[in-house]
Amino acid sequence: MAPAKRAVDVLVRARLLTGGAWSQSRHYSGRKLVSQEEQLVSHRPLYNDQDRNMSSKSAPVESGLRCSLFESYMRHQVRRFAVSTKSSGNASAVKSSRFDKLKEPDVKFFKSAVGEKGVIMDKDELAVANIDWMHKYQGHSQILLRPQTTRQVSEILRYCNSRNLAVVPQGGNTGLVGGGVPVHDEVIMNLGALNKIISFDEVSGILVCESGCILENLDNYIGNKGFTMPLDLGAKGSCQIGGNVSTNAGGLRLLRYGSLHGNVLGLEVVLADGTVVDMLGTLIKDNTGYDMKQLFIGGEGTLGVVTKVSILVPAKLGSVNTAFLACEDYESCQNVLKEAKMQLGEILSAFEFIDRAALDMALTHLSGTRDPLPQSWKNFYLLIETTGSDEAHDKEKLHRFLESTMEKGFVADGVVAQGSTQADSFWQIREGISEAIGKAGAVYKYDFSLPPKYFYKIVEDLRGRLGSAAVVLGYGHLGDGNVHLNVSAPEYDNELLEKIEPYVFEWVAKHKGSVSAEHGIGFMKPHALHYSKSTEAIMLMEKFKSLLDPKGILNPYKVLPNASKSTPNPNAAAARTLEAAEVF
Ligand code: FAD
Ligand code: 2HG
Ligand code: ZN
Repeated sequence: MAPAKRAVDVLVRARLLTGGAWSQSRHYSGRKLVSQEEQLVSHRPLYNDQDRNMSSKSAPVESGLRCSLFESYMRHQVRRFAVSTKSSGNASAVKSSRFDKLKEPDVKFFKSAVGEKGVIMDKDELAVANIDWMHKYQGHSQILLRPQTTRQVSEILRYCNSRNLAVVPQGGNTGLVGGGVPVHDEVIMNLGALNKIISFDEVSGILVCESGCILENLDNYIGNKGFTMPLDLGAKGSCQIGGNVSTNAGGLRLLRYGSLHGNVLGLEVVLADGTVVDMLGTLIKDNTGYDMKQLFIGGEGTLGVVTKVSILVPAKLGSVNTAFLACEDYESCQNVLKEAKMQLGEILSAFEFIDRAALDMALTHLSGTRDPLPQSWKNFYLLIETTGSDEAHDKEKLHRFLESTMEKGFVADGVVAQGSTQADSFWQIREGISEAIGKAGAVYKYDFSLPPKYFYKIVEDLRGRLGSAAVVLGYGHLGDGNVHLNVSAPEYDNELLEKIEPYVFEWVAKHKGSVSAEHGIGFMKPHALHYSKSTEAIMLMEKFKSLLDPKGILNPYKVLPNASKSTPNPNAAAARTLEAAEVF
């Protein structure tokens, strides 16, 4: 690349949207007006198309079994239901003989504990709860429980523990690693009815709520008071804060607000034997011994059920600017990130990466989307957001940043959103990529942390390896070094899977990355845990597990491999199964 040559004459078109139509565009440096363009239509992904109304006093009763997920399920069911578990990359664990089967007296007990309404045995509702968002992992539980209080959660767990009934905690069922659905016939415990906001302190910014509150509802609630949730993700309309905590979800603004390990101040958790552990602190600083709640943040429902959450939320600042930029090559994207950190500093709130294949996928499968930079066909795109409190200052900073990155030749073209409608249309593309890929057919999803210089190399290497057998896409949270490597194919195919795994895990281990940046391990990756964790660390994890859940009833077959076998073959589904089943 020759930055100096392209420098000053490269255009960034800042398009001004007025009265619902593109009215003018200007050369970013202010020298040139360009022609009209048609309006961008706003559209939100399916899982967000739901009733977002919320009383400012209390959160509405919302369920993890949300209507849109159900509709989505029904729509995809015929096409994808009969996917072979092996070829979909779905480990098939043998059911452990330690667990008992559900019997009539159990149902009676559950009805006495949570009432008739809290016990769901309806086939259609069970079908939705038994299958994950991608329709890739499917169990066959006979029963779904919807406790409404911590006490009910405790009673259910105490009973299940005594009866050796396995339980899978479930939030909004938007997880991407098969962690929130049963593997066999585990009792599903959905937390959606624990949906009350307990308190919000407008001075400290500390929100305390029940774990079944939907993330977007919480954001709306505190948004009315001038605050925002410290995490944001495409599934916000369905995922629950308890699910977010249990997966240690990252999302689109982790770069700015940090991880839930820092923002969550306290938790109430129910252990497998029904013990309620109150760790619901509301203090920013508290060094009284071990910080036990950290074990449950990212515990993926294997150590306890989260029933209440105390979380520190930042102020919602009024000046938000969003830019969609095109780069010639990946090296330029890295340079833009470096410059963004230096020049935008404290106002940088998101730095997202989309490659051409991912952009095309969104444009093809999401209705209402259009290319924000139709004149500039490039292989690499960045979505950058700034959030601050001084509009003039922020705009000026962004303007200077864009001019300098263009002059240096790092940015080839770009557009700055003029208003929230246009900004939403950029975010619609980024947030909708997962949904778009799901519509294209079968998908193998990977979620890696890698040093910035290797972030895209894995995409290129896998693309080279697979050739025309599949479409390999790379997108994700470049600001956090978190790449979402997705492989899209017409259908699930074991031969293809064997070309992908263990290759990608070995690649990540070799480059000192992590096999899960934010989605977790779930049912998809216990066999790959050792690529990122030492044998000793895995053994320590198993000790915590047996301490907190000696009978192993909580979310069995998930997260933990058998640490004593340090060289599992990721594709040997049967062998893996036996290991997983005998963990405890
Ligand atoms: P579920 O899927 O129901 O469960 C996830 C795990 O948590 C399971 O292991 C389950 O057993 C456990 N669990 C749930 N609730 C509890 C509880 N109360 N107590 C104990 N265990 C519990 N993830 C990211 O990190 N960043 C993203 O940007 C992101 N974007 C996404 C975009 C889309 C379109 C989709 C579909 C998913 C995305 N995800 C993302 C993944 C997913 O949304 C998150 O993992 C989310 O935190 C899961 O929340 P949930 O309520 O749906 O949990
Ligand atoms: C995102 O960042 C999510 O969009 C989903 O984490 C990523 O589907 C994926 O691979
Ligand atoms: Zn992500």
